[in-house]
Amino acid sequence: MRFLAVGDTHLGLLNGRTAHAKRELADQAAQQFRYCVNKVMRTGVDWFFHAGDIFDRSRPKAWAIDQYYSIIQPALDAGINLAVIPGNHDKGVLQPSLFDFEYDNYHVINSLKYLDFDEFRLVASPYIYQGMREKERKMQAWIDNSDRPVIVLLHHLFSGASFGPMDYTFRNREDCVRLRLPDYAQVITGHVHRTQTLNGGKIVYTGSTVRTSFAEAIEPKGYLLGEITPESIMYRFVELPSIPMEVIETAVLDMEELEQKLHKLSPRTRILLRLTGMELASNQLQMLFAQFPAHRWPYFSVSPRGDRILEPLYAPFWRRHGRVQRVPHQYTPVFRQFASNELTMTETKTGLEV
Ligand SMILES: [Mn+2]
Repeated sequence: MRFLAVGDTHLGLLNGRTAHAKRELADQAAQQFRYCVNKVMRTGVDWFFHAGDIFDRSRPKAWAIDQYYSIIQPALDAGINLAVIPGNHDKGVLQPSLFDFEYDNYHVINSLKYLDFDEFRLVASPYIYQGMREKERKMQAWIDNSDRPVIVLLHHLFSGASFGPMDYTFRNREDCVRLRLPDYAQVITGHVHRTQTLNGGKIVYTGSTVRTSFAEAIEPKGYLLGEITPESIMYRFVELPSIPMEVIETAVLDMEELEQKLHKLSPRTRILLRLTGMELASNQLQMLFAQFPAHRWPYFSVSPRGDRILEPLYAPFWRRHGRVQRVPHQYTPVFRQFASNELTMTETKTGLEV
């Protein structure tokens, strides 16, 4: 069984200084998702998984819903199986009216459950707001007693997941999911927007398909392509093109130098001027926005706002990684072979029927 997995598509994402810029970004989010779905159809993939945060907000606009339907429908018509879960941006529940699409191959998981298919067991849950420990026990039992490889589709935190230029890492928090994973089980999860593997590859974050915040400026974006056989699981990360992002972090506001830097960038670049160690007076902010007007620099933003004083964030990152705008990403595929006798033998298993 071959699969393609994405997460955090954030359809309907609005950001920018003009109505046109906002819409352009939303269209870009849709374009990234459409690219993945087209890939599903072109590469002969059997299963398409979405690991949550389909939309950027829990009550998506009608046009964002239209985008979603128009993107997935050709894949469903082509007979590809699609499983989706709601993320926290979807408020953990997708409105039923939004998703009662009459396809047998369309699986919207609106509550914790498992579904058995010929080649694998799907254990999936919407974003978990409460009852974590009890839900873990159920998932663990479904993993342990499975007679076939297991995909666990979630939108949640796992201990060790990291993001941002300072590599902020979630560790052993109450809201981190804890599961004992045998080799035949693969967690595919959304929520943390950085693509990464944990637990020797048994847990993988798909990463978001678009950069939704400047904390992701340094991250490549993409999707997972993988395959499950009765004895093995493999997958790799495939990068997507993204709207360029540029962070200019400085402790000195030099208008001339800034002018030079900005004119080297494409106007479509999302730019953050991040001033450290100083308060930015409101007249300085006005001056900056006047100097770099919205019609010319629709994606130019400045921080701090108000009386906050920022510490350097990107300068330490650049010292560690060199003057790159992104974290180095390992593209080597994850491959895991398992003994089929690890799987629970049941009378329904092929070859054991008398
Ligand atoms: Mn998200």
